[in-house]
Amino acid sequence: MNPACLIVVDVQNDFCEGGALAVPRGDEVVPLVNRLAARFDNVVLTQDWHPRAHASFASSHPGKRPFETIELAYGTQVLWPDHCVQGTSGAAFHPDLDATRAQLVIRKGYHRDIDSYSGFLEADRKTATGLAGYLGERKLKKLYVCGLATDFCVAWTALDGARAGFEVWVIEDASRAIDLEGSLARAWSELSAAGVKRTALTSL
Ligand code: VGL
Ligand code: ZN
Repeated sequence: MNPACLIVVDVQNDFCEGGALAVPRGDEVVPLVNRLAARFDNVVLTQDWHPRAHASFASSHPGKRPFETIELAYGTQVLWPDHCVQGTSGAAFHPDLDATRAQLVIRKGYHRDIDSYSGFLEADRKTATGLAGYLGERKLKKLYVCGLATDFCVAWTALDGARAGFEVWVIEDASRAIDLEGSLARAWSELSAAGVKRTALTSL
């Protein structure tokens, strides 16, 4: 039994080609993620799952446009186009994602006033999703994180995993970035400072 868990972050239509917040070449991760999922005994998916008029949507803040920032109760928030609205096709997983081996789907960002890039802790840094408890009960100590987007939800999930005491790798070639004003380089330096390792599908 492989004591590691693959965490597949937000491989959803809105982050893929034609989606509301399309990550450049986001679709390319799908066949790689499918190959990875076949090799792990434990697979968890995260799913960005916002209510309408979510606080992270620029449309919720008169006069604001996507990719500007705003100060919310918990700090600075990047404003996004409306995306991954609960129950819409944009929020669904990419149709070619093979989710058959996933045992758990963690939905995040479902509180109207709190965003959640991380699969562990929401942006207020207090509200837990329950993922750390699940992994702890399953005695899974090694996490391999991939998906969309490298510099937001993948990075935050990996960082919180490392902070919670897991040994964490980011699978670089099975992830794609938004890269907003240097966010990708910043994410990699924070990841390496936190002890998160960088790997590729080909070297696993
Ligand atoms: C994400 C921005 C907003 C992500 C989610 O999955 O990386 N990015 N919501
Ligand atoms: Zn989101």
